[in-house]
Amino acid sequence: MKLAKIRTNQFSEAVAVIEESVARVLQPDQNSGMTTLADILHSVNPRETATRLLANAIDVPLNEVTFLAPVDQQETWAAGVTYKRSQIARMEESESAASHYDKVYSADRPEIFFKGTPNRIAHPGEPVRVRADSNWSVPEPEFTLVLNPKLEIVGYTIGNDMSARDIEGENPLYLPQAKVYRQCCSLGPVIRLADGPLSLEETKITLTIDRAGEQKFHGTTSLAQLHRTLPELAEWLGREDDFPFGAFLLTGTGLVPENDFTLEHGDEISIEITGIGTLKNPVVKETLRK
Ligand code: DO4
Ligand code: MG
Repeated sequence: MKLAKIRTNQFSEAVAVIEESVARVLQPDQNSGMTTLADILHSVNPRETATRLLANAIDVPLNEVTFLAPVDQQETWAAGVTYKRSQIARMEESESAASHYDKVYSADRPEIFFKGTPNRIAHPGEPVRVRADSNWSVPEPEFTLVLNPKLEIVGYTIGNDMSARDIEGENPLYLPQAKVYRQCCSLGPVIRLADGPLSLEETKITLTIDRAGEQKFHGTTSLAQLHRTLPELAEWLGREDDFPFGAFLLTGTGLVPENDFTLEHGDEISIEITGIGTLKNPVVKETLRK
């Protein structure tokens, strides 16, 4: 089952079950306290809760729906250097920190970093940003865990961990600036509930970057290339920390364009993940805001 936050002519913001060609808009249920997407995700059985709410749903054709990022109050976090491709790319971009990236790939403790508060997350179809002070930036297409306050994996979505490779490569202490800024991440368009087995091999992650109608990058990997397990990453995030609103955890990138590629203003990023859908965002890059 797929859940989403949507906007339509009738509803400025609503929660819906997404089917083949229709969004089934759920009506908030004050009696059971199910008013937000997070309320459903954090309930004991999200599929049962959504199914119960479907009894009063209002159907809207999908072509009349705008998808919003499926975020309520959750923080977004990210794991890094979880694929061999990312380890190699990081070692290439940072001479001084190469050994750190090498070590963290095989260390017991993964790299996990803060990525964004809800206000920094771009909606599907809305722009993600390249920092004005970066000349080497890329999107990172990442399979993303939706975690409830107990840090249980309740769903999956698509995340784009926008990254300034030059800033990160200059000095690893600049990582928060390379990773966290306005519109530094997008999520969506839907959350697929984690209520069935997931085939790692069959879960393909595809990144396409278009510029003025021309394809600049196209690549595919699969979750089978992820060097760690999904529960392991969720467990590390939850160690010695609390997430009263739940969390999103991006699980790292297995696709990095060649070193001579950087995003430009107007590029179109498309990330497709099997079983979830496609997350598309245009890119903005402006002159430095003073
Ligand atoms: O340490 C750099 C960040 C790594 C990352 O974001 C990734 O591998 O996806
Ligand atoms: Mg990343």
